[in-house]
Amino acid sequence: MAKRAPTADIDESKVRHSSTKKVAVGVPAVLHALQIANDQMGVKRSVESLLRVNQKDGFDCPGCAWPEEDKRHIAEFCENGAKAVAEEATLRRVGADFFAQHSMAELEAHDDWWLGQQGRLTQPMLLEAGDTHYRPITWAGALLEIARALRGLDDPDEAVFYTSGRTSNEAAFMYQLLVRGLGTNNLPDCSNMCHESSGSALTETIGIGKGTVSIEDVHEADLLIVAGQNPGTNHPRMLSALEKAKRNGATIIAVNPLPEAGLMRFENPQTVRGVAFGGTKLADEFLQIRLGGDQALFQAIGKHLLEIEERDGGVLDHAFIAEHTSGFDAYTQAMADVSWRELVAATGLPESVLRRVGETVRDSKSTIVCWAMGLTQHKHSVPTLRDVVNMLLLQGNIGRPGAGVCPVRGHSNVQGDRTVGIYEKPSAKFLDALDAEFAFAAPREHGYDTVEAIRAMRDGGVRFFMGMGGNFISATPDTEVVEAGMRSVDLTVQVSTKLNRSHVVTGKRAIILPTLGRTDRDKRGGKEQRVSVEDSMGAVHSSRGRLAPPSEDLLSEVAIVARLCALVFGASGPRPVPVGTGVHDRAEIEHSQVERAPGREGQRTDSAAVGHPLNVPQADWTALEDDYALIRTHIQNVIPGFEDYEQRIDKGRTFFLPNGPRDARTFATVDGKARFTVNPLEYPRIPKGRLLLQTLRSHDQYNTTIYGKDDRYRGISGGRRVVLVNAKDIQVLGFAEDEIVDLVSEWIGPDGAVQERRAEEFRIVAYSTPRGNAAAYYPETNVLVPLDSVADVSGTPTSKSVVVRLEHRA
Ligand SMILES: Nc1nc2c(c(=O)[nH]1)N[C@H]1C(S)=C(S)[C@@H](COP(=O)(O)OP(=O)(O)OC[C@H]3O[C@@H](n4cnc5c(=O)[nH]c(N)nc54)[C@H](O)[C@@H]3O)O[C@H]1N2
Ligand SMILES: Nc1nc2c(c(=O)[nH]1)N[C@H]1C(S)=C(S)[C@@H](COP(=O)(O)OP(=O)(O)OC[C@H]3O[C@@H](n4cnc5c(=O)[nH]c(N)nc54)[C@H](O)[C@@H]3O)O[C@H]1N2
Ligand SMILES: [Mo]
Repeated sequence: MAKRAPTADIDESKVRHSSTKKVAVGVPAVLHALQIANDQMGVKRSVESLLRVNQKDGFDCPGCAWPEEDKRHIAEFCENGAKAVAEEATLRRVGADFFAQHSMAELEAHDDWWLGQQGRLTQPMLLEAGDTHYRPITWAGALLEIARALRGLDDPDEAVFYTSGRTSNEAAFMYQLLVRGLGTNNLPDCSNMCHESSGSALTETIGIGKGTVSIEDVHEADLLIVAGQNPGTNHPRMLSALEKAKRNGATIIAVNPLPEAGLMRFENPQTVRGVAFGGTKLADEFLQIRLGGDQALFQAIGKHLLEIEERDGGVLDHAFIAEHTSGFDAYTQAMADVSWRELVAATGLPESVLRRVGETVRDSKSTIVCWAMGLTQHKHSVPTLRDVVNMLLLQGNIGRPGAGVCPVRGHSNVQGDRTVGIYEKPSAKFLDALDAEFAFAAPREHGYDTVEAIRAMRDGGVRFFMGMGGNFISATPDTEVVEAGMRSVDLTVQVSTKLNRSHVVTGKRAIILPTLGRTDRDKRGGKEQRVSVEDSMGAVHSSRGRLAPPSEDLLSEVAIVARLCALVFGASGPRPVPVGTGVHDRAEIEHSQVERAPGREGQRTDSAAVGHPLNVPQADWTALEDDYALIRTHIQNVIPGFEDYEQRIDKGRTFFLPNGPRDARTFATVDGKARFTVNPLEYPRIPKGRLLLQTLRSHDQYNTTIYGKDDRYRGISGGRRVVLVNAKDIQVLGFAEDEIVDLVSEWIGPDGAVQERRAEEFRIVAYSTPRGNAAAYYPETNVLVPLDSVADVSGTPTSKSVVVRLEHRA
């Protein structure tokens, strides 16, 4: 088994490191994005698409989940948004001829960069067991294969249905209905690897697993703490909001082991100030914290506030604490007990600095904490985020203007997907409503999250896998275990826009279903359909693609799922037979409806349903496929907050979903209060001679989609297999700058024995990061993250704290 994905496509000998940039965006960002856009789409399509990004009645940017400003620029320009659009709207194509030319062995030898560069998938493909090449299959044929595989399962829990976060509300809602109709809650999603820790901590403490601020709150905040996030690369539009806050007088504190360019200074390409005068200084204070030191930081601030309150008074919001919170006394005691010595050791910051930050927080009239993966992907992420909430509660910083929690989501609709039911642990309330709407009984038993799904695969318990977008093979931890697990599955199905590693490392049989992306026109039932999405701040709006789709033979995600529902549940509406894309398809489906292979004893014969033969959702699947507004009506009937859904997304309007803490300071927790919690201090201890590695994104990638080989702001160009290490550590550990080393992760397994995993050939780059800490790019380093190394409570892989040693190469 290969130790790593091959790198033949990127010539790593060309990698260079120049100085780290101190400023983000500016004119180079615009030029770089336009170059990629022109390469992929040509000038005409670039203009057509880039002018429509995030405009009213345009399409929602597939880049990130940061909300749109209400008054939009002609083209709200964002380099990485433009790159995400170019990647999808590319004119390159991957059709049957491509698969005829390239064998599986050949495709497997390529990396995700090369695979992604080949272009958009244009027709359904099937890989038969033992075959060397994918071959074309009709839509009807492909869907039938899937229905048959599902019918052949002994237990619906042998099937796993993954979702990535670009799927629209409409498609996601249909998908979870399909899955629950089949009789399982096995709905792992990218969120399990992303903001699950935020959801866990926030649901427990404030009663909702989402942020509590709006974009206006960000503009109005007195103090913004941006921790564990690299917005210059991953949420570039957030920089405009920070700039605005700054001009309104806000103070910004950046908390990060790395001096990320976007946090330091921002050149707004939309303003003369940005382009001509060197931009705006963003962070007033940069705390170069040790990896995993954030719980200690927020405890230190809490401790300081409590000490000053005791001494001088006037710091805490006593009325808020008394009326809206519980657990204050226990938290106060815990903060009295924790020692400054430990807080200093964990953060790597002197007590004087911690106290100075405490003073800034004390002086702030309204504080927001923003965070992303730097806070969610550690073993103690959930307690860390509970301590963020504790600190905010002390001054009543939840549920008033300019204050609150702001987990900054990744994928553009990852929050919406959760809202409409993509969750392996659905609430009884949601399931009851679903049952009532579709006249069936959804399963109650919780399903697998991402890591549990991989364990089940590893142990031979998964026979069917479907991915609604995403790249399960490359995005998940412990690559070798995942690859072996996936290969044991009978049938794997990927609904995708572009080729990736999950199409080449597959089950015994594999199907690719190509689908429309955000930018593509989606015409069904004779009219152009729109979909809807929810941004990171709980605002819902519509999205409509305008570009000609890459092929006439593509189905939308909604259509794919609706047809599968019709096939496996049987059509219960007025049109009994799903309509295929051609006469041939229709005949094939009709044939299948009549002459089905016999099901299990007693199974209803007019349906391929598994598990619950007489218990399947009832709906007119064809009507839903032809008119997405009908799906929105179902969503509205099942999920609170979507009243008048259709009207409220008309004409490019946006509406907010209900948010108890933000709207009315109501907290749907066990005791109806915002909860102070006691969380014993945790932080990573780094064994002697080892480094703690964080795995993160370069500037030229979107998760596992690699746009290019540069990381401009960090001054790295021409390659990706680099490990950023403090210069002193390089020396003390006996290595040299530019040396090529192996990274070996060490993990104590369940049997107490040390397990090792290896990623080969990384170039050492001296970089500004705290002693003992290192950084390297994902997905190349996923091979190092042990499957069982997950965050407590949330189960998120600990991608930001992997103990490694560097090894000289012979
Ligand atoms: N262009 C582009 N945009 C994207 C994505 C992309 O890949 N490319 N991905 C999208 C997705 S799905 C997501 S989730 C987001 C991810 O957005 P980010 O969370 O910004 O992404 P990462 O690259 O993982 O960066 C983590 C940041 O946290 C810091 N960090 C790491 N560990 C710690 C720690 O222990 N403490 C603190 N304080 N800081 C730490 C790192 O130095 C880095 O700056 O971006 C979304 N947007
Ligand atoms: N080591 C390490 N691992 C990580 C992380 C980390 O920081 N470090 N981050 C984690 C995080 S935060 C996340 S969110 C996950 C990301 O995990 P995923 O969401 O699974 O991965 P992506 O790379 O975003 O998926 C890209 C693929 O999605 C498909 N796609 C794109 N747009 C569409 C669409 O509109 N519809 C459909 N059906 N398919 C589409 C394309 O085929 C593309 O190849 O990775 C996680 N893994
Ligand atoms: Mo994410």
